[in-house]
Amino acid sequence: MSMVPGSRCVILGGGGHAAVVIDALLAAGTVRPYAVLDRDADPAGHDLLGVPFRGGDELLPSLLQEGVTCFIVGLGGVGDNRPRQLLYERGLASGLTPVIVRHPSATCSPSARVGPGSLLLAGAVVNARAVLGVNVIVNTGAIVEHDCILGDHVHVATGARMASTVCVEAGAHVGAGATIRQCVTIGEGAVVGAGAVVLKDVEAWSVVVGVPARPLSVRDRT
Ligand code: JB2
Repeated sequence: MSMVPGSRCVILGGGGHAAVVIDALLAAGTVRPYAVLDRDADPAGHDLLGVPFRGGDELLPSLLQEGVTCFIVGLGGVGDNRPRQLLYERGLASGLTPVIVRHPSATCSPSARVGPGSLLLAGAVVNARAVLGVNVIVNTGAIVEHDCILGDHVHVATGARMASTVCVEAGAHVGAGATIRQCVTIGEGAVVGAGAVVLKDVEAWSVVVGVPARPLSVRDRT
C-alpha cells in the first residue's frame, strides 16, 4: 500500500522492536513517524528516537484529529503473535491505514507480494514469488526464499532462514537463527525455537526445538 510521502504515522508499542521500526522508517524516508502509543508509557516529555510518546491506544481517535493517517504495529515479541494481531486490528478499526515498512538495505523481489502492515527490516531478503500476508515481520537479516508463503501476523525472527517453497501459516513464529528446509509447512500458531533446524512439517499450535527440530509442547490456543 503506497502512502503519500511525509504522511503522519503512529507506532503502536514503544519498546525495543519499535525502536528498530522507527530506524527503518527514518532510513526509508517515506512516512513520518509522528507519535508512539504505548500501554505502559509515561507520556510526560519522553520520546523514542525523537518520536514523542503520547499515551495509550485510547488516544488513537485524537491522533486522527491531528492528521495522522497511518499506523505500524511496533510490538514484537517472541512466540505469541496474538498481541500483535490485536494491535493490528485495533489500528484498522480506528480508520488508519497499515504501512509497509521496508528498510533500504532489505531486498524484496518485484515478483513478491507483501501484505499491508508488513515489515522488511535491515538486511532481510524476500525472494521471487514469495507471498506475505498482513502484519508479517521479516526481521533483521532473515531470509525468505522464493515461493515461500507466510500467513498473516507471522514473525520470522532475526537471522532465520527458510529455503524455497516453505509455508508458514497464520500467527506462527520462527525463532532467531532457525532454518526451515524447503517445502516444509509450519502450522498455524506454531513456534519454532531459536536455532532449530526444521526438516519436516510442524503441527499447528505446537512448539518445536533443537537440531533436528522435535516437538517440545503444545500451545494453548485461547
Ligand atoms: O497493547 C499494547 C501493548 N502491549 C504492550 N498497546 C501498546 N500501544 N503498547 C503495548 N505494549 C508495549 O510494547 C509495552 O508497554 C512495551 O513498552 C512494548 C514492548 O516492548 P519490549 O521491548 O518489551 O518488547 P518488543 O516487542 O519491543 O521487542 C521484543 O520483540 C522483538 C522482536 C523483544 O523480545 C525484542 O528482543 C525482539 N527483538
